[in-house]
Amino acid sequence: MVDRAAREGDLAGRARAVLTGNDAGGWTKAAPNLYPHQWSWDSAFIAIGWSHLDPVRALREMERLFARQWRNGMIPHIVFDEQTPPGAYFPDYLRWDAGRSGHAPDGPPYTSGLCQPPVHAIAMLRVWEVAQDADEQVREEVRKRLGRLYPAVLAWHRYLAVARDPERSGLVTIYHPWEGADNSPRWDKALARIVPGDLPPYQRRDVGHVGDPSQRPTNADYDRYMWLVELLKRHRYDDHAIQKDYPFLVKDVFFSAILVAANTALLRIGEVVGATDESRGVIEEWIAVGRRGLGQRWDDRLRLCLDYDVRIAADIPVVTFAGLAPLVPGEDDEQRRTALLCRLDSPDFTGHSALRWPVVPSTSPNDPSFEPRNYWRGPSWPIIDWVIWRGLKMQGDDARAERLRHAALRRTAEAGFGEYFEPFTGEALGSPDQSWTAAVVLDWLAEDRHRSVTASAVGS
Ligand code: 2M8
Repeated sequence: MVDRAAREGDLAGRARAVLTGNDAGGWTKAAPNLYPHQWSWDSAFIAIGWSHLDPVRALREMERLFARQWRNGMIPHIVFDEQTPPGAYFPDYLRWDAGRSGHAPDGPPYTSGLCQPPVHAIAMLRVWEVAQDADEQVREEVRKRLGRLYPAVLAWHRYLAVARDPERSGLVTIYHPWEGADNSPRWDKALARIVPGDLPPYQRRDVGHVGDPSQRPTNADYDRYMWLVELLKRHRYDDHAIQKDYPFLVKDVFFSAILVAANTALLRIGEVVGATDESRGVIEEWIAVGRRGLGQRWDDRLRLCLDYDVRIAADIPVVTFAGLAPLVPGEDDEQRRTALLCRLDSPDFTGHSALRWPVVPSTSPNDPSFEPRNYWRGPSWPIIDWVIWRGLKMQGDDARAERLRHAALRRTAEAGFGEYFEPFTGEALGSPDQSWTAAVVLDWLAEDRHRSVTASAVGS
């Protein structure tokens, strides 16, 4: 359904129409055709978008996702829609066979067996902030629902802090490119070592939806992705077993930085819902360990934070958005913060002279692995800009945050609600009507309202 505002071409109306168009009743498809299920970090951003339409609906998005939480605390990266035929997306829930894990929910679990960056607490805090403008009844309903979600989010963060970081390094170990930024060149070397064994036959669905296959991973990489899934299944998705002899283990700095920011948000939610001092102490400890871990991944030569390949004990020196990870929770060390901001503004990122808009390319145009049309290998992604924008704002860097927000809004106003964008021409690529793109646009637009209210309050 296209509402009146959408017909008039107003950006907020168009964003609302994308979100409501993908609404499947209490949860939202990540994209209408390419991604017809609920994705974990997509749904967190989507909740942020919904908060501007209906804060309670926003939390229902989270509740539906958390209803499929694994018993070990993991939030699966996909919750499959039981009504959608398995063939609509590959790999479907049958292929994941998550029931092999003793931790998966009962019945056919209808989930994948991986996870994604924990944006959820950040989203829940945002819903609470937005709900402050709603009436008392809505605020209380939001508080009540946050109180119910709190222990589940704590268990999720505990899973990441313990099962995914047995070394207590403060850095989360990922098991698959799908846990981070899919076919980012960050994973190239680790992936190149994977030699697929006897793989059950499969048919890709993604390339059928995205007309141009060069925007998506290659078939050789897909074979490796699918082989890793087979290995995870053989390990019954057991973290101890996986960490012993599974071939793809990477300390992901961006994932880890989001966890630090999410723990900071969870502390605040804890205050809202009256959580115990005990849980607060645990979260504070996770934040300290996480900050330390990020600090140890700092590379003085590239002046970026680097992922770490656990299997071969080596840094991953690729220049991508992930190198800016400490900006997400905010960098305390002043020298490093200055270095990171210089990097952000430099020709490696937003300062590249040929960019259509000064937003963050997923891979630096100056890195040899850069490909402007290929998925996470160069295009800009609105959610990445949003996460960095939020970090800048929280550090009080209003001018930089505003420049990024305005550029990002111009991108969507001119190019639409694509999944990702060619950084030089601005062309929208991947799926049209991507939910999380619409969601962050709604949040950015709300900032205008907030600013004008603050300005008039100050002026009066
Ligand atoms: C992309 O990942 C899925 C697999 O999970 C795919 O390529 O089929 C990634 O961009 C991922 O980060 C995102 O959550 C998902 C849905 O938007 O699509």
